[in-house]
Amino acid sequence: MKIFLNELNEEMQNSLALEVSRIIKKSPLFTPTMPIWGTPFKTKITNAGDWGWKSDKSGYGYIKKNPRNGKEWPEIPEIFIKVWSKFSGSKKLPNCSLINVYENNEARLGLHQDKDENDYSIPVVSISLGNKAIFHYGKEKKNLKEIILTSGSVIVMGGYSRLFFHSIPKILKDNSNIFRSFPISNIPKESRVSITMRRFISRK
Ligand SMILES: O=C(O)CCC(=O)C(=O)O
Repeated sequence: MKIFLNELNEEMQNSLALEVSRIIKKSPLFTPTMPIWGTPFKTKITNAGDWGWKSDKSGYGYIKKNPRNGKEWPEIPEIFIKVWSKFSGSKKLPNCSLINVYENNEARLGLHQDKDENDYSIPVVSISLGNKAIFHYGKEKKNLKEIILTSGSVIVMGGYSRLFFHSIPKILKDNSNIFRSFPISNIPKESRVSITMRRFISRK
């Protein structure tokens, strides 16, 4: 696992935040639910790219259209691809960019592996924006490591770490400026947002 803390400067973070806001405008956020039981997640999501990740009663997976508006996902913004190209070490490009919005410090994401993509030779790159988050990660469910992800941090899960377990157990109240000082109306000011880029290979 490669972790680059505070890597992206404020100008870059603002540009990324603006693109996230545009994506949400075109493709509204929705609350995923757990497979089978239908328990709602504590995050809201949307996507950009040819494919979008979802979770609902029928399971986890990738779909072509936003279930809220029935439209295809917007394109992945060029600036996201720029970050991918700088950090991923992969010549292949992502075809999904999942946007997770943690609207307040009650939001969190349970321990999981990213394994719906079918080709684990291609890394996952995740960007953090907004309030800080505690991040747990490791090869096994026990003995997880802990770090605090700050706004502008980038994580790469590739090679030996591609299938690492990871979670966001807590969002901290640190009042990051990114969503506070910016004229973005569709992302709550105390949010943390992650942009997670992956390449999904369809088996159909
Ligand atoms: O919010 C994060 O930093 C992690 C996101 C994540 O683990 C995921 O979308 O699979």
